[in-house]
Amino acid sequence: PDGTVRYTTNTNGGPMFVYVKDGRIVRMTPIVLDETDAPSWSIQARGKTFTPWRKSTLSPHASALKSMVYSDKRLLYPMKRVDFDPDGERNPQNRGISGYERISWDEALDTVASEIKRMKKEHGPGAIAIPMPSHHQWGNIGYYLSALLRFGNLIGFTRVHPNPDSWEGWYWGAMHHFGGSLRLGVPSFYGTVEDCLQEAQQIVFWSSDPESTNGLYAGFEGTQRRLWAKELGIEFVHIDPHLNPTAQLLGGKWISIRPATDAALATAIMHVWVAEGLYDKQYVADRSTGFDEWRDYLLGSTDGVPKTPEWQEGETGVPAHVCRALARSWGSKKTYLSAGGLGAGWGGACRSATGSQWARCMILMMAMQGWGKPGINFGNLQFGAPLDYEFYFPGYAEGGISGELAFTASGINNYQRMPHLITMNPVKQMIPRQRLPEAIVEGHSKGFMWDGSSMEAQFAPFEYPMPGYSKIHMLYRYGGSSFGTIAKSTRFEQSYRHPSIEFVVNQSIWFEGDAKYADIILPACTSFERWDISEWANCAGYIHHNNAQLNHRIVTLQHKAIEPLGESKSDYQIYLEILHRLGLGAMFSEGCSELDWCKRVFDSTDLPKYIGWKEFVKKGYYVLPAEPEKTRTAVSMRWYAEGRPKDIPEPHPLPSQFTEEFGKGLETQSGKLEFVSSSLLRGQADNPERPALNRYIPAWEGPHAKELFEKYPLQMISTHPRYSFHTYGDGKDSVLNDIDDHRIFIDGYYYWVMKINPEDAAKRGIRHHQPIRVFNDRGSVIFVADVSPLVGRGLMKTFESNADFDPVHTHGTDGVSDRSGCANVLTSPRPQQQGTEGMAANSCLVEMQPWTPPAGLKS
Ligand code: MGD
Ligand code: MGD
Ligand code: 4MO
Repeated sequence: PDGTVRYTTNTNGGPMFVYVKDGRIVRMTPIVLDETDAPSWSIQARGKTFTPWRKSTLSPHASALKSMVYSDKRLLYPMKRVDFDPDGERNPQNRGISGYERISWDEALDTVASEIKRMKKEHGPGAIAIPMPSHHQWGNIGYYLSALLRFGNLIGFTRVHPNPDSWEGWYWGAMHHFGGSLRLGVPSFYGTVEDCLQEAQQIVFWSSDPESTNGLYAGFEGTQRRLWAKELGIEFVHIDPHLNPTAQLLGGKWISIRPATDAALATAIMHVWVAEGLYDKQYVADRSTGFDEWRDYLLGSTDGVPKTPEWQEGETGVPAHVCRALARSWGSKKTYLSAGGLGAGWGGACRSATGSQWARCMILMMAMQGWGKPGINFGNLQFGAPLDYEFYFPGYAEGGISGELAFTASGINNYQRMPHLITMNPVKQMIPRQRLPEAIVEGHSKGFMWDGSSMEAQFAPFEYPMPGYSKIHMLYRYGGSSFGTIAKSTRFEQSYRHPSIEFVVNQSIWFEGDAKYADIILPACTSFERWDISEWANCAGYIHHNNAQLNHRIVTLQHKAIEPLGESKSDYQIYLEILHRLGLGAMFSEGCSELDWCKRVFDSTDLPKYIGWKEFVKKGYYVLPAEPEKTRTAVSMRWYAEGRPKDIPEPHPLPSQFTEEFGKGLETQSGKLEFVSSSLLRGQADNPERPALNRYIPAWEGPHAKELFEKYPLQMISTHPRYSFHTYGDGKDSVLNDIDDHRIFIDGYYYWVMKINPEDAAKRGIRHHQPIRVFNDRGSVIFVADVSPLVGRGLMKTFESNADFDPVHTHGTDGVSDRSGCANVLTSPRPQQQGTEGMAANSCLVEMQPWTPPAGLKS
C-alpha cells in the first residue's frame, strides 16, 4: 500500500526478497516459503523425524548487499587516469599512483575499441589478456563464464588459466588414489544426510569449518542438519589450528595442530589401525590395491621409521596419547570424515605446502575404514539432502550464453538445450594465473593444466609465450581482486607498471584493488540493476549437484529491482557497446536483451513443465518438490562397497574411463582404490615431491626450513573470510566492516583482524586490539591484533581476501606496508609441489611487532 514493491534476487549467499520504494532498495530478507510452495522432505533417524526450515537462509555477505549497492566506493562514471594519453605519453610507471578524471562513455568505449583493434594490427593475436577472478555476482547470463567469455572469444584473448584454487591437494593428489577427476578429486556425497543421521556415531571435522564457509554458496542450510546430529548424540572431533566457529557451535574435542603437518597425524592414525588391527581388512583386500607397500611404510619396514603417534608428535604438536585415542575411537566407531568445509572436500589444509599429502591421506583413511558402508563416508551433513536430482536447470559453469565449448561445461546440456551461436577463441596461448606477473615482467612463464576431464591432463606443462602468438600488451582486467587473493600479490604492482603493458582497462563495480591500476575504468552495475536468471547454489560444470547442500532447490528470476546507479551499466551492455564498434554487436547479442536471454534460458530448462513464464516472472521464484521417500538417491560409494555397478546420478567417470565395463569400478587404472597410485607412476614417477606411494614430506615453509624459521618463527594461516565472500562484501563501506571479527575501526581506519596467541602477544608487548605490523622477506602488512586462546602458541590466523590494497609508508625511511590487510602480500607463490600448479598460500612464516601510525599518515 505504501508503494513498496517486492522483487526477488539470487546471490552467492542465498536467494532473497528485495523491497524497493521510490526507486531505492529499502530492505532485503530471506525467501520465506508459503503453502503454495512445494512441501519439504523429512528424514527418519533413530526414532526422530527431521524436516527443514521453510525458508532460504542467508550468508552474512548476502545480508550486506544493500550497503554494497549504495557504497560510496561505487564506480559511477567512466574514468581515465589523468596522465594517460592514448595518443601521446601513456606513463605506465604511474599506474596506481596518479589520479583519475571523469570521461564520457563514448570516449571510454572508443578508446577501448580502438586499443583492441590496435593490439591486433600492431602486435597480432594474443596481445590482449583477460585476467578473470574465480567468482562473480550470481546469475547465469551476467556470469563471467557466460557474457565475459562470449565477449573474449569475439575479440580473441590470451587466457589467464586458473589453478584449481579451491581443490588444490585434492586435484593434484587425492584424485590419483580413487579417480573422481570430474569432481577434481573431491568425493561425492549423494544420500549422505540420511545415512549419516541414521548410522554414524562420530564426525571428524578435519580442516573443516562449514559454519564459516557455508560449504559453498549455501547460506546456513547445513547448520540445522548438524544441530540434528548433535541432538542425536553423534560425537564430534575438530582437527584445526584454530578453534573455529563450527567447533564452537557443535562442541566436542578440539585437536590443535600445527599448520601443514596433518599428513603426519593421519599417517600415525593409520599406523595405529594397522598395529591394533582397527581397519576393515576385507574391504582393503577386495576393494583396493597396493596395501602391502603402504603397510610397510606405516610400520617403517622400508625406511626404518615406524610412523607411530610418538613420531608424529614432534611434527604436529598433537600429543601421542591424543593421536592414539583418536585412532582407536575412529577405528571402532562408524565415522563420517568431514574433510574441508564441504565435508566432501576442500579445507585450508589442501592449500598448504603439504596439501596433496593431506588430501591423499584422507582417501587412504577412508579406504582402510570401508568407504561407502553404512555410517562410513565423507561428509558433515552439508551435502547430500534428499532433493530431486533429475530436474534440469543449468549451473553457472555450464557457460550460460558464452557459446564456449572448451572451457565451460556448455557442451553437455546447455548448448544443446539452448542453441546459441558458438564462439571460439582462436588464441591458444595461455598464462597460468599464479604466474601472470612473471609472464609480464620476465617475459615467460610455465604452468600445469587444470582440466577435470581426465587424471592425466595435469601432467603436461604449458608455456608462455606460445610460438606464433604475440606477447601480451593489453590487460582487460575484470574486477579487482588480485591483491587480496593471489600469493605474494605485491608482484602485481610491478607487472601493472611494466612498460610492455601499453593499455590496462578495468571493468569493475567498485573502486578498489586492481581497479586503481587501470588507464581506463568502465563502471559496471550490481546484479540488482539488471536482469538475470539462476538456481541457488547451482554451479554445475564446477561442482555437479552443488545444490545438494540445500534444503530446497529454488530457481529465481533475478529482477532488475532498480535502475543502474550513476552512469554505470551492466557488463553485458558494456560488451555490446564495445562490440558494436567492432561490427560484432549483433553476433554478441543475437538481437537479445538480457531479459530475452533469461527467457531463452527458462525455455531450455525443465521449468516450463511446472510453471509458465509470466507466472514465474511475477512470482520471481519456484521451489522444486523434494524426492519422494521411497525412491531416494542411493548413497555415494555404497555401490562400490557392495561390489555393484554405480547407481548415483553423476555422469562420470566418462564412458571410456571405466577400465572394465561401463558403470563398474573406479576411474583408476586398476578400477579400485589404489594405495600406490598408478596414474602418478605413469605421470611423474621421477618427481620426488609427488611419490606414487604417499609419504610425509615436511613443509618447505615451516619449522623444517631452519634459517627461515629462526628469522620468522610464527606460522600464519589465512582462512576463508567468514563474513565476506572473498573480496565481495569486504571494504567499500559494507556493513561487514562493523563486525569486530572482520575489521576493527581505530582512529578513522578499518583494520583487518589477525588472531594471535596470548603468550606470543605478551612476548612482543602487543595488546588486544592494537595495530601490529606483520612481515617477512616478501612484504609487510598492517593488521589489528585479536589476542585470543583460540589459536595455539606460535600460530596466527587471519582471513585471506580483503578487497583493497593500500600501500603506505609505515616504518623506517622507506618501509612500505599494505595497510588494508592483504595477507597474500606475505604468502609464497611457490607451487605446493614442483610439477604442479597447486597454490600453497594458506600458510607461511612471519614475525610481528606492535605498530603505531607515524605522524601525518592519513586515515
Ligand atoms: P573474488 O573476490 O571472488 O576473488 O579469488 P578471486 O576469485 O580473485 O573476485 C571476484 C572479483 O570479481 C571481485 O573483484 C569482484 O568485484 C568482481 N566481480 C564480481 N561480480 C562482478 C560483476 O558482476 N561485474 C564485474 N565487472 N566484476 C565483478 C578467490 C580465490 O582466492 C579462491 S576461490 C580460493 S579457494 C583461494 N583461497 C585462498 C586461501 O585459502 N588462502 C590464501 N592465502 N589465498 C587464497 N586465495 C584464493
Ligand atoms: P578454509 O577457511 O580455507 O575453507 O572452504 P575451506 O577450504 O573449507 O579452511 C577451513 C578450515 O581449515 C579453517 O577452519 C582453517 O583454520 C583450517 N586450516 C587451515 N590450515 C590448516 C591446516 O594446515 N591443518 C588443518 N587441520 N586445518 C587447517 C573454502 C571454500 O569456502 C571456497 S574454496 C570458497 S571459493 C568459498 N569462499 C568463501 C568465502 O570467501 N567466504 C565465505 N563466507 N564462505 C566461503 N565459502 C567457500
Ligand atoms: Mo575457492
